[in-house]
Amino acid sequence: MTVETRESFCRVCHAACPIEVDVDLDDNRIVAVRGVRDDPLFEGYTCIKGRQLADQMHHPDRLRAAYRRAPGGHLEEIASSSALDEVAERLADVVERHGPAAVATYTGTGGYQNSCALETARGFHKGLGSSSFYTSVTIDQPAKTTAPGISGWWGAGFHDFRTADVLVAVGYNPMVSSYGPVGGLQGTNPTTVLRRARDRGLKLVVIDPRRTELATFADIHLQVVPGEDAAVLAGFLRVILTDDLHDVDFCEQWVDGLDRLRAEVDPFTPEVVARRAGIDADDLVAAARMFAGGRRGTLGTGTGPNMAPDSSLTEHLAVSCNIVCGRVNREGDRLESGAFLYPGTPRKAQAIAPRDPRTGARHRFRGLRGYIGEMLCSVISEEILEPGDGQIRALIVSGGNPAVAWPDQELTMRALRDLELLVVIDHRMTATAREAHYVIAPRLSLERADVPHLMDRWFAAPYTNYTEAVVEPEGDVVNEWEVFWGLARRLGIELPTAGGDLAAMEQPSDDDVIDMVYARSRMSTTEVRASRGVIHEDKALVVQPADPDCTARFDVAPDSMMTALNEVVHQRTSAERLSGFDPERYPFRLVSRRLKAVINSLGPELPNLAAKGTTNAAYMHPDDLAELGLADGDLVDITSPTGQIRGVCEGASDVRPGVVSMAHSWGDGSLSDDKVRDIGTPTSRLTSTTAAHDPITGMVVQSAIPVNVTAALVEAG
Ligand SMILES: Nc1nc2c(c(=O)[nH]1)N[C@H]1C(S)=C(S)[C@@H](COP(=O)(O)OP(=O)(O)OC[C@H]3O[C@@H](n4cnc5c(=O)[nH]c(N)nc54)[C@H](O)[C@@H]3O)O[C@H]1N2
Ligand SMILES: Nc1nc2c(c(=O)[nH]1)N[C@H]1C(S)=C(S)[C@@H](COP(=O)(O)OP(=O)(O)OC[C@H]3O[C@@H](n4cnc5c(=O)[nH]c(N)nc54)[C@H](O)[C@@H]3O)O[C@H]1N2
Ligand code: SF4
Ligand SMILES: [Mo]
Repeated sequence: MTVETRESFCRVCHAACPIEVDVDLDDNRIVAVRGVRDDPLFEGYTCIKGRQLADQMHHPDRLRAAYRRAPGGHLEEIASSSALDEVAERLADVVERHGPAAVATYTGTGGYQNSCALETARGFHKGLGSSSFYTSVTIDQPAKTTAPGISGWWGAGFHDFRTADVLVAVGYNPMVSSYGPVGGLQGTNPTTVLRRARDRGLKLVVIDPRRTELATFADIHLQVVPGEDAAVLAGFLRVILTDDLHDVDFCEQWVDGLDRLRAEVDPFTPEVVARRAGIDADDLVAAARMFAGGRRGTLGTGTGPNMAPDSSLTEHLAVSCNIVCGRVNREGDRLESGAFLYPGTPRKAQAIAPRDPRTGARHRFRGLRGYIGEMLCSVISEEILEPGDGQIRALIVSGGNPAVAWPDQELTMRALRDLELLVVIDHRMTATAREAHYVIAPRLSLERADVPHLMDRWFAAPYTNYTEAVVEPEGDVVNEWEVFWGLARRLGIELPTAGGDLAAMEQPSDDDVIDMVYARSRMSTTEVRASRGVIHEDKALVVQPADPDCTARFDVAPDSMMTALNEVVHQRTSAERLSGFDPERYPFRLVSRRLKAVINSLGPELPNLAAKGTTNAAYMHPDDLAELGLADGDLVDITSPTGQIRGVCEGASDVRPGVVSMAHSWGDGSLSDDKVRDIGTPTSRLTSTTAAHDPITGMVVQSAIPVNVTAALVEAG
């Protein structure tokens, strides 16, 4: 065996941990994967998922060829080039009959992890003239995209984590997810980074219905009733503004709406908020004072509050906490990440005026529109099912699993089955792939070149990395860009990228495509390639002075948000709207969470990850289980106002009583949970695309879902 060690970085999740890969050159196999101990940022960190890359690449069930639905209904193997020929022909026919908008794509988490997938899908849409471009962002934290348009933004961004002396984390858990909002603890080596920050005196407030791994480090943990974040943050603002703890000079120079905001948050006294959120009023006041008392540091949200009701309002109030306390980078500050792969637009110490983010095409439902170039997954199933102008007839799924991830599973399954053409690019025969007319097998991460495009703007230092393919592809597998490039060429359309028309290139390599997609990067792609795991302190972004004639100001009290806040005042709980004003029938709140050993639907197919659990347990407080007469491992029926799933309950004293904490995107498309102990169940079946959607983002309530829990009447199977 000839083993060579090659450097790369993991792309199972966004965090891009650098890895060393031992490759057996004799039979092109990976024999070991480990962290890079001397990497200056990650210091050897990897997680259990990344360490399974060898199993993922060489898994016996991995798809290594394309498939087509045969007349008998089964999937039969076909050459990937023939699959693309046939798909192109069918797409041309759909365009001919229904127009280009009838062709949609959906880039999911698997596509997002590939540095050229999203941009080549986007270019494909531009070339085709189809607005039907969808990604998982619109069912993740869409309010993060729209909030800057609502309140205005700051040219140099909010404070970052590295220099923070206080952090308020609202519903995220980087110890498990490696995720933190900008300014929060992000990605890299989270436990070590947090310990060091605590050693230098960081104060930490965590607002989460679960005593998460992050909350165990907190000075104050507000273990809130889910879905009450808008009230909690209004309560924060009330404390800050009534005690005059805000940054008066900053607000005078840059902020409109302060008096109105002060008046609108007035009803959210500590007592009112404490009663709604089930917390101690003194703790709330102490937490707000702790935040405002810091010099640097942000309050930020994760998926929890972004999936709960009132998500745009919650995000606006979170952003407003930072704005009124002036938690923005000032002239001369050095920014944490280098953002090397994006244009080097000067970061100026000035406000950017609010601008309605909803500039995209109009949906045919609920008055919703696309924003920042994409359309909303909360509406896509209806756009597929509803006949008429604008109906989607063909869908290409790039590394996603709609059957278990999109809201309202029953509606999703009907929509997927109604399509004239469903193409899925995935290395696994997922619940979605099983519905497809064509399945195309992708090259997996270690078989392709990539740059760390997601972390590039989040790394805790001006750090960058690059990897080439470290092994030869196994089988007839293609990179995502090859699908979009191949289809564009067959259809005779352009595929515009930052560097020009990709479809005009004859046989581009991964690196050619990286050069095209990142043609406007601040650091040339040639230099990025030469910078593996390097921190470029000398190339940090430094905040520039404001334009002398800048008149832009934030608006912390826009009408839309103040109206939404006023509605919150008049509700007893956020769940009332969702449960048809009958909280007694749905006494529990089901909240979303991430699990260490999987990423969404990916993971349980690998033996070492399946060993951590083959179902997405419904974690509940032991007292709740006892009261319902349930024991660990019992089957439960979980019923929301619009759907039902069967789950396996598990006692967990870190979960607030009255809460069910459960991961999403498990199970299959069968709409039954006969195999729940072996494959789990999709919580998306409990959600509804119409019940209390967010008016701006269309976001569906995927957390803080009102549910009832009862012992399952009969053992499944
Ligand atoms: N109820 C509820 N619903 C939710 C959520 C929730 O918390 N609750 N969370 C939402 C969120 S945040 C998200 S991001 C979405 C997730 O939605 P999706 O992204 O649609 O779901 P995933 O399971 O992540 O699908 C990723 C797919 O990519 C495949 N894949 C992995 N690597 C590669 C690769 O290299 N190439 C290709 N082509 N494919 C690859 C995997 O096999 C997997 O099937 O779900 C959302 N839905
Ligand atoms: N290991 C692992 N890592 C992942 C993923 C994974 O599946 N597994 N998924 C990836 C994806 S797609 C994403 S988007 C990110 C998400 O990253 P995070 O946002 O950090 O996701 P979670 O770890 O689920 O943390 C959400 C927290 O919100 C809390 N919460 C739920 N509802 C509410 C509420 O109403 N109010 C408040 N205040 N809190 C609430 C939950 O208890 C939970 O602790 O993680 C990514 N990383
Ligand atoms: S945190 Fe993400 S990128 Fe890092 S090893 Fe784990 S899965 Fe891979
Ligand atoms: Mo996500």
